[in-house]
Amino acid sequence: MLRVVHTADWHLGHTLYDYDRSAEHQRFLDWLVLELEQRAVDVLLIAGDVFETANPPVSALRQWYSFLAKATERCPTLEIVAIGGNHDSAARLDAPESLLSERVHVIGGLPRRNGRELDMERMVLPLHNAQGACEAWVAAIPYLRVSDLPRVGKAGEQSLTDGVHQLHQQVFERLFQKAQAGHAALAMGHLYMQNAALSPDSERKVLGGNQNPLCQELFPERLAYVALGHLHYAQAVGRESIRYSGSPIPLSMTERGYMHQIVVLQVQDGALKRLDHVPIPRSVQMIRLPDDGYLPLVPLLKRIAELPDRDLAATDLPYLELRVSLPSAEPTLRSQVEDALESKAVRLLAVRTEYTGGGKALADHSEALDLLQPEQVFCRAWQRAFEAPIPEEVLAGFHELIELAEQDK
Ligand SMILES: [Mn+2]
Repeated sequence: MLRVVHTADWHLGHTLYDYDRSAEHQRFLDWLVLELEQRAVDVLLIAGDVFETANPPVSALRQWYSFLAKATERCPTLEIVAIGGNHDSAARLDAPESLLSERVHVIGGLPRRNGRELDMERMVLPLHNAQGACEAWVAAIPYLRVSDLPRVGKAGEQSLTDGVHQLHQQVFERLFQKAQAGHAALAMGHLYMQNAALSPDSERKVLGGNQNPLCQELFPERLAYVALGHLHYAQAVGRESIRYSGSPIPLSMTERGYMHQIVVLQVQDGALKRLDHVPIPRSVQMIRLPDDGYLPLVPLLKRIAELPDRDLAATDLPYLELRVSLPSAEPTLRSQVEDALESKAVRLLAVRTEYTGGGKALADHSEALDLLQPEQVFCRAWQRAFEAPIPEEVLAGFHELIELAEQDK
């Protein structure tokens, strides 16, 4: 029997507005090591987006390597397989390969031999139980960039998804050769699947801007389990055995209601025997006032007054987002809000305003441009200049540019 834990989308180095999340991440990592130890887990699968950015801060790198060292030390037979996601720099994740323990496999980018044929040995890996016997094989396919894909048919969107299918088929062919009777065949991927629930505030668009979702036919029935990353909401797609584990901490206000979890699997005799969701303790709360919609300033200030007062020794105060509706620009909004919050046990993230009139600017005094997603700014600029909505291919091109820019950071 093989015990497997599936997690993804850690986004180490994440900041929420200007608040550093490293303490929340560290609590998750400490909790995870304990879970791995107490549950006698054999294999940990991390399905991409280890880091928030291609060039993460030193503190995030330290968290990653400390975790790998601590987990392999505390769990002397644990095997770890991690793939790169669209936020990660493939090269940065791959760089320390020769220094890592033999029980840690990191596949940052699509591995090729001499820059040519796929390096199947790096992507199709045996998984062992505590006695050292092979019980499963995993096809660990990192996030695929457009340049990774074989050219299929004519240029355009169809050829992108065809390229993804062709590449997966190739890898699965090798996987099924390796996985003999009694071995379970598992897969990992970092991609966007059809009919899945999105978290648009923190997931960056992939493969030409999410216009190319992949269907569950990508994953043959013979796969006992598919561990996916990219979407931050934990969910099954198509079959119960094709899952996103979701992120371990909320990466935006939109994710405040998610049940963050790890997926714990038991694999036996080549098949998935059991699947459990283990909730991850939330170390910092997130509050949006009002929870739904917007409130005029006076009733909103009244709601703020009802918040608990701060205990001076308190750390990890909840994050707060305020949503106020205003009939016109209110220059004293910020100071009124700050006065109301002075003794309150919260950390203010943002004040979102909705004007009951028309004539919005790209950003106003309470909503700095750098707090908006690049796509929001682009959409607003487009709408200000043109009457027609943005054509899909323009938006897809924009997302490709964003991806390129992020990789070069
Ligand atoms: Mn992600």
